[in-house]
Amino acid sequence: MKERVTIEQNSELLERCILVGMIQRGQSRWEVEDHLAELRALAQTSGANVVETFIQERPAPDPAYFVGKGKIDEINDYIINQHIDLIIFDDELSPAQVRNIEKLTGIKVIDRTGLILDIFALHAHTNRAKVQVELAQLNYILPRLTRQWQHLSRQVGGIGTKGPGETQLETDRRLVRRRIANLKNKLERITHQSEIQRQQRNGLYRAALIGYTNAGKSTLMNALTDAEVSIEDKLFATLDTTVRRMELSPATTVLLSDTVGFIRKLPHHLIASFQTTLSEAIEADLLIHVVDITHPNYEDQLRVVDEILKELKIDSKRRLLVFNKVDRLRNHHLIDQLKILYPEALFISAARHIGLNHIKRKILELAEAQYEIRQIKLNYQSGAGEHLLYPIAIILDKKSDDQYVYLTIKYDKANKRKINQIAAKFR
Ligand SMILES: Nc1nc2c(ncn2[C@@H]2O[C@H](COP(=O)(O)OP(=O)(O)OP(=O)(O)O)[C@@H](O)[C@H]2O)c(=O)[nH]1
Ligand SMILES: [Mg+2]
Repeated sequence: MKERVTIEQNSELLERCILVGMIQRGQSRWEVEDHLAELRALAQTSGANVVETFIQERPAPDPAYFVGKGKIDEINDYIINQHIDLIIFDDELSPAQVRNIEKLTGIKVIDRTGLILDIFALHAHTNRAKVQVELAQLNYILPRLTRQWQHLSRQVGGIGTKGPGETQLETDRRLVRRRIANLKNKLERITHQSEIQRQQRNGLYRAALIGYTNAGKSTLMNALTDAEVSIEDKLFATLDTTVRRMELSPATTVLLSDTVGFIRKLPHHLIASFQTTLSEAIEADLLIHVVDITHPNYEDQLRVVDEILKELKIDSKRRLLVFNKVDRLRNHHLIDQLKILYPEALFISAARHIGLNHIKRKILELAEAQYEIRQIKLNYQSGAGEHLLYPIAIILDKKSDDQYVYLTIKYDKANKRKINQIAAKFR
């Protein structure tokens, strides 16, 4: 990372890139400009120097060059005059479009998906994150694997070629497929391990922090627990999941998890690969949706997160909406408006520790509602029934006499029937 900082300081060493967006039927210029501002942040995160932005208004993309022939010629002139190294398109390009544009301009062409994959590769530090990113990248590259692409990537290097790197690009499709199969196996093994760890935590209420990238999830995680997750003002600072215990009352400990952020047009290969990382959210009892209230486009971000939750089939889970960064908000009327729209939402500043008690109280309330505490007595003579309770209940207190063990247990209401069966069997 240190090395990267010095590179970023010297913009002459950075790849010079241009961004291209399109206002298609039904879109407003404002909307597309906002998407391009985000693309610029992504490009900068990836270490590029964004020199210029091109926007074309067209009902639909051109099948050959994405933009029209006149526009691509204009762009090409600019590339030659300004010594541009890289073009980044905001929309997904077909492999044929990439080929055509690369052939015409002679420089590297990537789209938003490729760029996001690149940043993921850059930020993947854990074994699991690395495997997942490589898997997504190979699936993305596979249909785009042409001699042209390989040649250019090998020559130019840099953005769009991190991660699996040159060796994979030089190999043929068969080898890439074999590598994909290998990685899938590897991921399964890693998944199996985390599965075991998860089972050991059974019985605790689980809350997961989710939301758009840079919303402040990790900051909130650190404020609520002693997690020490790294926080950065850049996109996709967090790529793996951290889970910490949070004691909310003497009888209630919940597990809080922080995970990878979402973004508009999150590549579906990434969503598929990151199922393991997202499993904490997928299996959580509560999703804490963190929103950056100071972002000019927070509504859009809210919607994007909702869509991804749908894609992950977890949109029906219990959700707690949390508007973050209120300390930076200038327009305080916005809070009043949002309170009407979202009466259950909380307004906080994770960085300034404002409103944290409200969150804790709310999580406690939801966790308590899901659990039941009761006394149960089990007969020793009928065998050892106690261990059957371990996976589905927490033992809060235990006393015994010659015949019985008396347990105070706490359990998820979903497990009530099983608990009753055990109680009946060991009467
Ligand atoms: N002013 C202000 N800034 C905040 C607050 N919470 C987080 N930030 C800043 O927002 C930026 C992103 O914070 P993170 O906690 O890394 O965000 P994240 O949601 O984990 O982001 P990813 O892991 O990239 O998805 C950092 O620069 C934080 O310092 C807040 O309450 N107020
Ligand atoms: Mg984070």
